[in-house]
Amino acid sequence: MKITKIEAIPFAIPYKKPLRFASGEVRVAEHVLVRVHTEDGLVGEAEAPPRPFTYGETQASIIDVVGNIIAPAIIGLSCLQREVIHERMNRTVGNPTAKSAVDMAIWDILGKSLNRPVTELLGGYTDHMRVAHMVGFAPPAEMVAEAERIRSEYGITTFKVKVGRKPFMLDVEVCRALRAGLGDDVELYVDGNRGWTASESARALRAMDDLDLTLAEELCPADDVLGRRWLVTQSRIPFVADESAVRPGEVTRELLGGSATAISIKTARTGFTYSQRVLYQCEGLGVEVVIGNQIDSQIGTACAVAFGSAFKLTTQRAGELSNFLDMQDDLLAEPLQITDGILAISQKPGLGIEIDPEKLTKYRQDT
Ligand code: MUC
Ligand code: MG
Repeated sequence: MKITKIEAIPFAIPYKKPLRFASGEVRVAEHVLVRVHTEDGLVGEAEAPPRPFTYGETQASIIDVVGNIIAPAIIGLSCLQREVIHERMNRTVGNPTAKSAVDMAIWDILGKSLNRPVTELLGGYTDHMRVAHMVGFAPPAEMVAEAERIRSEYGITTFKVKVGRKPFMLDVEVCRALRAGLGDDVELYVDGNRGWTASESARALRAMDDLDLTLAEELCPADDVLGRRWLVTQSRIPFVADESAVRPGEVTRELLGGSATAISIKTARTGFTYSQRVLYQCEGLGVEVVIGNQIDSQIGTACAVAFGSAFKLTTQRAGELSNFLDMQDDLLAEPLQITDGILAISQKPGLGIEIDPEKLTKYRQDT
């Protein structure tokens, strides 16, 4: 189980259309495939999606930190020494998706070594999740048309609507159009990616009070500490911390400080090891969670659903597991399938994913 080599392979796959939101946009999935090798010939794989607008990482920084900092620090350790591996990775601050990809690739190895799916090792609660789809910025009619298409093609009935534009009435109009167009049977919630001020957020929530939204995520910056607390105290729906609460200490600070009442868990940035810690923290505090999407490809989505379906609390809400549908292609040999709004986990050992070598050759950027 000794780690002998770690590869960080950049790849780029274009999106069919850009995904836009208040803090940025994505046109091409320029991710990094991380491969951990062991002396017994096992290989674990996961992906790191650079999100410079959220965590400051870039494709180049991930390759550099994995190759020049993480690999020398953990090569020679056993995959079973996860606490030591994290202690060594945490000597470097930040770099959440680089560390998480290494963590999940190691869990992939653990699963393969036991011939069991990782999801069973994590918790084994169920074999699938309900899927929520994230709808990016576009004119109102286009956002409604996208949600309608996703519902009719994939049976998805939960939508996270990107908001945070100015003036905020445009987003209110979008949510109103979605409710009118899709009817009362769909679940709608909103994510502002810090685009509004606290008072704009409060006014927007009031203007949408009749739309039966179920969650409000990062409408304003958590660093506007008093404004954010003021907003959260008047929100009638759970207020989700996403990018403001990544590490366990941040989760505690935001929840106990009154700046959030629910937490988004993204395996892309907390791997399996820290996602589990955040989840148990939330469970202990009696706080709801959502499995979020870091605009993952199918590799990252396989990780998110493996984690999300492993626990009771993570399955209470639909998980954001469908953004790979916006990509022109993917790296998996067997594509993930969303049917009737459900994504099933792989029953194969480890993460149960296999990279298609021809696709990797086509999309990798280092050869
Ligand atoms: C989300 O939930 O915010 C967009 C920016 C980011 O960091 O993640 C995505 C989705
Ligand atoms: Mg978010």
